[in-house]
Amino acid sequence: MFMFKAKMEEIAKKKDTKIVLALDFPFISLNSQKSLFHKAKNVIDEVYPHICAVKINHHLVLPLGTFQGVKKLIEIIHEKNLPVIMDCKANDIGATNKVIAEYYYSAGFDAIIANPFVGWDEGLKPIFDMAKKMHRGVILLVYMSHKGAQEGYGQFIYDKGKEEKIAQYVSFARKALKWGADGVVVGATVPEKIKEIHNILGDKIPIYSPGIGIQGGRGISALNAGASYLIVGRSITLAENPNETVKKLIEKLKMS
Ligand code: BMP
Repeated sequence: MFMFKAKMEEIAKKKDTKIVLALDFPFISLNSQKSLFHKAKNVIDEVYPHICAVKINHHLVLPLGTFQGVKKLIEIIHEKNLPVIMDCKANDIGATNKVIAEYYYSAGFDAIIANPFVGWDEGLKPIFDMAKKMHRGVILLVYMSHKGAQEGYGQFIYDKGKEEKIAQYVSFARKALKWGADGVVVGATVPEKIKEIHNILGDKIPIYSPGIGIQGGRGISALNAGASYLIVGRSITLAENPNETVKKLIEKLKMS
């Protein structure tokens, strides 16, 4: 049976890389979809030996279409034996979340990212049920990489059950364990929070960390704090030579 978490571990170990490529590109005019598809394909062809997964976001789903260009890209990525994550940050009522998950999993995505703010009952439970049925993964946002993350993920809440005041992200990390998530996202810009969240999750749930390079986070700090995977986008996709860039990043991580 396909187990997303185990597959990620196996590929990362075999290829000796923790880099998840965020296949993001800036807006381009809507009659240039063909060139966007080819740009995305070229980056994959260049960097696939050095990455352990690909994350796709609205940058490609909106202009290329889930069941048109993106499905073709997923097939190309799967041929290279790499899992594909849909970064849809699902954040709706359960009935809608179920349909979101069904469509993305049917398009071939191996895992989707969801937002725990909507809660379990009539919230994320239908996504986890669908993931189980279709043998796919669910990754939860626990603390995002941007500054405003502190307003929501960083706020303090009162945990009724435990009668204590805790940070929202601590509550989300505990829920990730309770709900059986396959991964959590914690920004590389907040390594101290990666450490705190890693202390809660132990080795049971891997941390995916975005925000490296352009957003100011450092890959090595994220890994030292307990991240399992580094999500890297524009530093690679916008580089003149994506292959050299990703190779250099991996070398730098190994040397530090
Ligand atoms: P970049 O390396 O270009 O900054 O891209 C990071 C990717 O990870 C983007 O797709 C972004 O939407 C996503 N992301 C993030 O940057 N921070 C988060 O907290 C969660 C994300 O999904």
